[in-house]
Amino acid sequence: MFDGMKVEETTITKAIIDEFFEKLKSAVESDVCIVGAGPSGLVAARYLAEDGLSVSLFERKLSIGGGIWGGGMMFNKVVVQKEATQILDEAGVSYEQYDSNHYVCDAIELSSALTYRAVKAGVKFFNLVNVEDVIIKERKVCGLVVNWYPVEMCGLSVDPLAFSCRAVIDATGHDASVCSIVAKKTGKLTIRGEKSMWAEKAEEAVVKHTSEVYPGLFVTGMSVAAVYGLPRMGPIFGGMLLSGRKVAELVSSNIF
Ligand code: 48H
Repeated sequence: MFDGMKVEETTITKAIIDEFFEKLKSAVESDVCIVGAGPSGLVAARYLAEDGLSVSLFERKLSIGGGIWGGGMMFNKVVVQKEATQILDEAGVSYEQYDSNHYVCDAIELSSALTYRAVKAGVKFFNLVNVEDVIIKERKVCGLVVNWYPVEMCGLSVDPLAFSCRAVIDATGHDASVCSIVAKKTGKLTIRGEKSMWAEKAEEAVVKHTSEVYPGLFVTGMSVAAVYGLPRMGPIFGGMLLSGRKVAELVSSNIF
């Protein structure tokens, strides 16, 4: 006979607090901190965690996935080129071949699968957290300064907290938020600004220029276009996935 569910409000509360704080504390010192949970950040996070590194990912929005959800102009389908289908395969994402070079997958499936793979690889996610500054010591980026995004949205005067790491990845998309902070505060990095659309050129260039832009600071995804003054590519995501994989390889070889 069903005799009711044994749950208790204060136990639920304590369970959330205990488990969250354990995760938060373990992220205070990570191997890699990634800023931005769009396609490039999610791919980088997964591969780095699978390499055995401790990875913390900070996303200011409530949802994980960045620009994936909206596909192109809110048509929630995503186009990738042949070269990136291996990453879809590794994430377990199904896709249709549209012609000899273009493949299409579902934006919802892509966003969910990349997130799931990263979580399962051991990436620690912190959504609703905004990265507002970096730690720089002896001309090397060695951590992040963070606060709740609602604090920034409400314009509250609340001091942030700091997280240290061996490498930071800027995966913040068009904003290149972290690189912009480092450019402004050090004067040693130039943000050239993203240029108008030319998909083919942009896709190749964004992968090619994925790199370490300042000691300890790596850039991936759309932020690469912003930093290096590359054209935009519009709603094709293969370059983002390939850039995420490339930055993971660069950071991994830099750390080991
Ligand atoms: C915490 C932050 C902060 C911050 C930003 O835009 P994204 O999806 O990033 P990418 O580069 O992986 O993918 C770009 C792609 O979505 C896209 O826009 C393309 C291909 N455009 C082509 C075109 O021509 O327009 O995700 C970046 C994420 C977002 O979720 C932001 O909320 C987050 O980064 N973010 N998180 N602290 N300071 N700044």
